[in-house]
Amino acid sequence: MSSARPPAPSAPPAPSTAPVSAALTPSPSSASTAIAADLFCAVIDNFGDIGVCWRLARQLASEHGWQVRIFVDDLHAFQKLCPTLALDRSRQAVSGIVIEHWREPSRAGATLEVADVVIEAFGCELPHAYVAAMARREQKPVWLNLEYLSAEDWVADFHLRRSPHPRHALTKTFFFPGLGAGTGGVVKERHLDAARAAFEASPPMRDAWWRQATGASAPGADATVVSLFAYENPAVDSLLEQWRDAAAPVVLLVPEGRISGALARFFGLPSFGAGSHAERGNLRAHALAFTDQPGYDALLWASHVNFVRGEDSFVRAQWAARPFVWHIYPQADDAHLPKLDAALEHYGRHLPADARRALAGFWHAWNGAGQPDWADFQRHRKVLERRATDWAQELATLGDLAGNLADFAKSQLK
Ligand code: TRH
Repeated sequence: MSSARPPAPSAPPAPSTAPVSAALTPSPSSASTAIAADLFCAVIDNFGDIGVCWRLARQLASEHGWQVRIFVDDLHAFQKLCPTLALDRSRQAVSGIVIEHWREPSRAGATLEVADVVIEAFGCELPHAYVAAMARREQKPVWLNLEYLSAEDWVADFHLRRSPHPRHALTKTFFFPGLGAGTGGVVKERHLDAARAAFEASPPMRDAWWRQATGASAPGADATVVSLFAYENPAVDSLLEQWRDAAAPVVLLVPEGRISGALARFFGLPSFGAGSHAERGNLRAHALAFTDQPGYDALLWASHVNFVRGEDSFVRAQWAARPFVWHIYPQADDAHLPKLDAALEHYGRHLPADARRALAGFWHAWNGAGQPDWADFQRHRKVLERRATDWAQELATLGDLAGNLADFAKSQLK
């Protein structure tokens, strides 16, 4: 699959690879003050683990002036989000961040200096040699376990809880992202709202995006534009039929991925890879190339309704301030369902009862319970749009995850 970067305005500068030595050498003014952070990320599957870590790393570097290193075990997944990454280098720098290919977990860190702040993403378990080096460090590092996002109430009780190491004189602090007060919040870059506003206010920018992403011009005002990023989903066939038979045109934008096979079957095509287009009834679909992360934001802004999944795209859809549908990451024993309802509890709050029912019904259907009802969802579009805007403002009152994490770490380093 190829990567293309649609024009996302005021996005951070395009990543550039540079010799590691340059990235590790602090500038004279920051040399004595910059906080060094090591972030460890094991990719379980898909793109969410590295997606969250890469955003956090860039934000800690660009907005807080930290010197950041990421240890990641899967450069292929990483390269999808960061096309300039070289797959064959064990150490490189991108956008001033040092990236280490974490090949042998037990040995990583043996030759490295331990940073001031160590972030263990999603319980990935740090290399023993690195933990031992942390324990030997004169000033003990601030050790944070960054957890997965959940909107459940218990998260606020566990956020910033400490856990002493059983053998070493080290303490790990659990840092929980969340959607409610008392949690670490979610990642949001300082430039994000301005970038979205610039995209929304500029017809030439939007036209350029449409041409680059789909090869076509932007659809007319009567069309509903939907982006579709999802896992394999049995409900998609019914939804495609509803869009085909809809009263007004639906333009579907589908990043190439796990749902693409269902699109191919629906349109009777051998595949639905990037660059494909197809039409049935009132439904027109474009398959898009997987982009870097700023490019994905532009896709969300170009759409009226966004289907998102996992963790990071779920968060970006909230900042895009448009109605969205969440395909939550499925877990054993349906452990994900209470998390889905907890998110609905936050997001659906303040909606009139019938709109809340339509939203919850659609989200549940998209996650395996019942059939999605597009007409019902569309009927409440206006009120869902207002709620999406209000919710983005409400969520922003929690502060952003990188800022909250940086403040906490600094308070511990004093
Ligand atoms: O890829 P995901 O399903 O990720 C995950 C992982 O499965 C992970 O193991 C699991 O724990 C977590 O979900 C909950 O969905 P997510 O989190 O939305 O990550 C996708 C990333 O890909 C996100 O950073 C947005 C980015 N992206 C692009 O950069 N360009 C694109 O074209 C698209 C479609 C996505």
